Order: sequence, then structure tokens, then C-alpha cells
Amino acid sequence: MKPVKAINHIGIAVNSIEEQRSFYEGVLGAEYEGSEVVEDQKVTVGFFKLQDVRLELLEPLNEESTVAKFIEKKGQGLHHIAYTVDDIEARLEELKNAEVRLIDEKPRGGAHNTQIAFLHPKSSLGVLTELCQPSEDH
Ligand code: CMX
Repeated sequence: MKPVKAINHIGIAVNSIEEQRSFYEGVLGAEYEGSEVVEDQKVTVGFFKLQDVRLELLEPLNEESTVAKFIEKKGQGLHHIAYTVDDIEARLEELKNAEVRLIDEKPRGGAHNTQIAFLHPKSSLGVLTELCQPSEDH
């Protein structure tokens, strides 16, 4: 299988992006790039950039959000790692044929007009894995 291109971002589940800004901006010196509601995933995402690393803070929109359930069960913290790919549909097909457990068999719309799909944490040693195909203008 072709290697993924890079780590696209690291997702961190939080109760409030606003409350965490002082840590990511003040302590780590990351640049806050703004936030966006991703209705499909029932989250608000806030992006923080540190050189070529991007951190994605995930704040649940409501109790139904998988992120709200995650925080209730495990507490705030590391939620997923996203990898950049340029061929998400073909790659999902390949992974499905290789019997990797997928959460999304087809890509969904993510922040910044990306196409995203999740692999089940049970298929990747307990780490929730996201494939992310950036839009051409981002
Ligand atoms: N990382 C690692 N393990 C996780 C996890 C995570 N983020 N979320 C859940 N799990 C584990 C649970 O601990 C549980 O393990 P055990 O059976 O050993 O206890 C197992 O997965 C099942 O979890 P659950 O609490 O019963 O939750 P669900 O089955 O309802 O959902 C999951 C789990 C991963 C399928 C669901 O969270 C999902 O579909 N995630 C993908 C979408 C998502 O996370 N969206 C938010 C981010 C959106 C964005 O970045 O834009």
C-alpha cells in the first residue's frame, strides 16, 4: 500500500476551545487559526498551528456528539491522529479489501472543505485514525 503523505493534524477532545487557548497560544506559542462548526461530526473544531504541525481542538456541539461521549468516558485529551492522503476513495477501497475495519466506507466532509474518513480504533492498536484529503485551495 502507498504510504500516507504526512500527519495532517492531531485531534484533542476538549470541553471548551476558548478555555484551552491560553495553553496552546500562551504556553506552546501556537498560532490560533480560528474555529469552524462541522455539523456532520457534531463538533466545533479550533485549529492551532506550530510550524508544520497542526493541532485540532474538538469541542462537542451537544450530548449526542461522539466527542461528548469520548470525554464522558475517557476525559479530555488525545482523540485521534489524521494523515494526509491524496486518493481517499481508492485508499478506502484498498483498506476495505485488506479487511481493515472502517468507520466510514465513503469520505465525508470535514473542516476546511477536506474529505475525511475514520478507521476504527480497534484496527489500529486503540488509536482512532483519520484519513484526510485536503481541498485544492487549502
Ligand atoms: N480513540 C480510541 N479509542 C476510542 C475512541 C478514540 N477517540 N473513541 C472510542 N474509542 C473506543 C472506546 O474506548 C471503546 O473501546 P472498548 O470497547 O475497549 O471500551 C470502543 O472504541 C467503542 O467505543 P464506544 O464508547 O462504545 O463508542 P462508539 O462505539 O459509539 O463510537 C467510534 C466509537 C470510534 C466508532 C466513534 O467515536 C466514531 O465514529 N468516531 C469517528 C468520528 C469522530 O470521532 N468524529 C469526531 C471528530 C471529527 C473531526 O475531526 O472533524
